[in-house]
Amino acid sequence: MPYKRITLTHFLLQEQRRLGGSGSFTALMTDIIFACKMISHEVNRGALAGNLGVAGSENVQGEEQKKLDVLANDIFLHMNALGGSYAGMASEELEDVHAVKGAADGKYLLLFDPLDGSSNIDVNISVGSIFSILKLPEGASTIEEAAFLQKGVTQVAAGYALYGSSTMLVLTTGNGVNGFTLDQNVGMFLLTHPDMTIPADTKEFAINASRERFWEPPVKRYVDECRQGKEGPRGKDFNMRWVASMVAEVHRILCRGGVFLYPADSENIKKGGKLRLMYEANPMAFIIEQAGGAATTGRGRMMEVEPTALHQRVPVILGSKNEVERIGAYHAEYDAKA
Ligand code: AHM
Ligand code: MG
Repeated sequence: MPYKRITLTHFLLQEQRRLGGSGSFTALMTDIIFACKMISHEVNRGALAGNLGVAGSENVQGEEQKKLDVLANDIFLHMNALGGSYAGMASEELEDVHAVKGAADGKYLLLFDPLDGSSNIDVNISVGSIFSILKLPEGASTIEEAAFLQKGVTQVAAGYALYGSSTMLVLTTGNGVNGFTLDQNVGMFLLTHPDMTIPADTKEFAINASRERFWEPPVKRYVDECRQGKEGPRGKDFNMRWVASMVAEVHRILCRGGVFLYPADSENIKKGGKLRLMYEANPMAFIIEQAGGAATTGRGRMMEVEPTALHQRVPVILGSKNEVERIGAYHAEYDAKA
């Protein structure tokens, strides 16, 4: 009975009334919702629309762009410029920040990864979009990189769209986490996962184990102990998952708990890690914390990291609170002896 559910638009209006807002928050989200619906449509059509394969270009990070990376980026830029809420945007796929033309009144900044997990596009495995909304700092008159370099704790809202066996939009505005499923027939996101919460304990971990030879000792210790199962110090068996789409991993953790690690290792440390702070780690950290989990670099809370560059990379450890704290303790013990 779709008509008996709360639509995302109605949910946002309720939130707005609760906050006593002027309507700007609903406007902020409306453009993102349109963008995610359009991207969902394009991902869904896949090969039928000629959307698979490489675009023949590289992004600022030197990574090969897929056709859908470029298309999703264009959709995000175009849709979010229309409403006039944003003064500027920054994307994984763009080297520099993007000032929104004619948005003299835009009071917010939007950071996004238009299509995360792009290695999965051509093999029909879940991908997603991630977004983070910041306030334009007081007195900032021009849209420069410095305006975007705010700690994760300052985020106004964050969310992701998951293009999986169904399309979902998961959102936090700092008042818990709610998940909405796209009803393709009526074109609306409907509230299906209210108040998502992450159990503090888990028996599931996710890490790209092919990188084991590069891991730091505390990461190796944690994974070794999980793998020893009932016979080891943890006294229970663990299961392992790796989708290679962060959005899918975070969604699984929100639904049934777990821990996700993309640590800095001896090979990726030259770049600071693999995942990007501003439009991957911070929005996911906000969502995870709001659902009762924890998100760290292994050596400190993710949302307290002081950003120094738009495309900065960081180690990421997030998910069930007790596991994330345990991994943090292993890092602290190791650092104390070093
Ligand atoms: P992308 O933004 O270029 O798609 O890269 C980010 C993705 C994450 O979604 C995922 O967790 C990770 O990269 C997978 O990395 P790996 O290829 O090492 O498995
Ligand atoms: Mg990404």
